[in-house]
Amino acid sequence: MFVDRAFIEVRGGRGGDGAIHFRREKYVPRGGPDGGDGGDGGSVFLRASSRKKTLYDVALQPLYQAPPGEPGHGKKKHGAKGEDIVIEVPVGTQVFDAETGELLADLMVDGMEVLVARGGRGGRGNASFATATNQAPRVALRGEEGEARKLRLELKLIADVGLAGLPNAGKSTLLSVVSDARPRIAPYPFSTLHPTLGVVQHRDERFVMVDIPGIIEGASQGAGLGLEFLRHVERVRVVLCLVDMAFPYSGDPWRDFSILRQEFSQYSASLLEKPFIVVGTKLDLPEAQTRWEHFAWELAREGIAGVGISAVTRFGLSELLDKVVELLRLKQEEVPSPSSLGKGGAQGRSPRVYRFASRFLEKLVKECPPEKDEASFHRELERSGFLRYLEALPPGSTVEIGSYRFVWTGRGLALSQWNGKQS
Ligand SMILES: Nc1nc2c(ncn2[C@@H]2O[C@H](COP(=O)(O)OP(=O)(O)OP(=O)(O)O)[C@@H](O)[C@H]2O)c(=O)[nH]1
Ligand SMILES: [Mg+2]
Repeated sequence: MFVDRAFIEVRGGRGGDGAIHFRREKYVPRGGPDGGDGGDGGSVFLRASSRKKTLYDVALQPLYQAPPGEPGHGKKKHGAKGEDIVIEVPVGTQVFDAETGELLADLMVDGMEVLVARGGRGGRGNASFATATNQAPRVALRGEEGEARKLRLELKLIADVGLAGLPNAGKSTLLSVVSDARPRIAPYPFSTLHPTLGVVQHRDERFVMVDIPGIIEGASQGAGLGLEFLRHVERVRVVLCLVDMAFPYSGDPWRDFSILRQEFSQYSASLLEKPFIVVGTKLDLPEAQTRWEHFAWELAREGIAGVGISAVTRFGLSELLDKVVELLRLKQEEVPSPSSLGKGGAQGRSPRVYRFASRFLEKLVKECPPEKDEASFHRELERSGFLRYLEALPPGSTVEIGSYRFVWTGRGLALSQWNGKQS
C-alpha cells in the first residue's frame, strides 16, 4: 500500500532522576555524598532512507515514545541514557509541526536525520551538590520530561520528469515503455491510484519519471482523486502533459489540455511555471493522426512545444525523450535548493539538530579533519555539492556528522565540538 501522508506523535524519554546516596564502607563512618546523575532520556529522530518507498508502516503506529534514562545510583554511578528511536521514512519526506503547520525539515538525502523530540535531561545526583559548606547535601534533581510533538509527514516524491493528464490519456503506458517501471494499465479512467516512479535510460542520460493518477475538471474542488497527487509533481523539473488523441476525455484535445492547465493553476502557480511539453498520445489509432495534426497546429500557434507519440508502435518516443533531456540539461544549473525551509519562518521550540548518516561525509571528516584544516574541509564540502542541502536548513541549526558537531551559520559549518572536545 502506498501512503504519502502520516500523522504521528513523538515523545522523548524522561530523564532519569539523580540519586541521593552516601558512601557506606566499613571503617568509614560518615562517607560523603555519592549519588550519581540520572541518564538523559532517549530522543526521537526521523531518518530518510532510500529503502523506504511509502509512509504506510510509519502511519500504522500513532505514537513513538523513546525510553527514559535510568536513575543515578550510589558510588557516583550515572544512570544509562535511554536509547534513541530512529524512524525511517522515504527520501523526500517533509516534516511539519501538526499544530503550528511549521515546516521542521525536508529530508532530501538518504541518511539525513532530524531530531524531532529531544529526550529530557537526567537529574543531577547529590554528589554533584557537595560544596565546602554543605558536605552532605540531601538534594538531587528529578529528570526532565522529554519533548513531545505532533507531526504531519508528507512524502513528496523526487523525480525529474512528471507525467500529468486526464484519466486514460496513456500516462502509465508511456512510463511502462520508456522506463523499468511496471505500473497498472487499464482501458478505463482512474486505473492508477498512486504515484509510481520509473528510471528512464535514454542515450547517455538517466532520469526519474513519476506517473500520477489522472486529473479531471474540478479536481481542485475534490472531484475524482483530487489534486492530492500533484504534490508529487511539485518537485519535478519538467512536466509532460499527455493528451489522448484517439479518445479525448472531453471530446476535444484542446479542451482536455486547458482543463489540465486550469487544474495546475488551482494547485499552485509554481506548477504552471515549470517547463512542459504537450504529448499527443495513441497516434496508432484511427483518426488520432488527423486530430493530432490539427492540435499540433494550434500548439505551434501558441508557441507550445508538442510531440506526438504512440506507445504501441514506439512512434515519436525518441524524439520526445530527446526533448526531455534537452530541457533537463537546460534546467541543470538552476536546480532549486531543496526547500525554502527556515527562510524567515518562526524558530521552533528547540534548536534544530540534523544528523547526516552519510558514509561520504563520515569519510570526509576523517580524511579532512575540520579541527586541523577548516578551509580544506570546507572546500571539499563545497565540491561535493552537499552545501546545497545545508542551505535548506535554518541558520543556527546544529549539524552532526559522526562525532563532530557543527553550527550551520547560513553560509558554512562552524565547528563546535568533536570527539567530546569543545572548539
Ligand atoms: N492503441 C494505443 N492504446 C494506448 C496507447 N497508450 C495507452 N493506450 C491504452 O489506453 C488505455 C489507458 O492507458 P493508461 O496508460 O492506463 O492511461 P493512464 O493515463 O495511466 O490512465 P489513468 O491512470 O486511469 O489516469 C489502456 O487501455 C492502454 O492500453 C497507445 O499508444 N496506443
Ligand atoms: Mg495510469
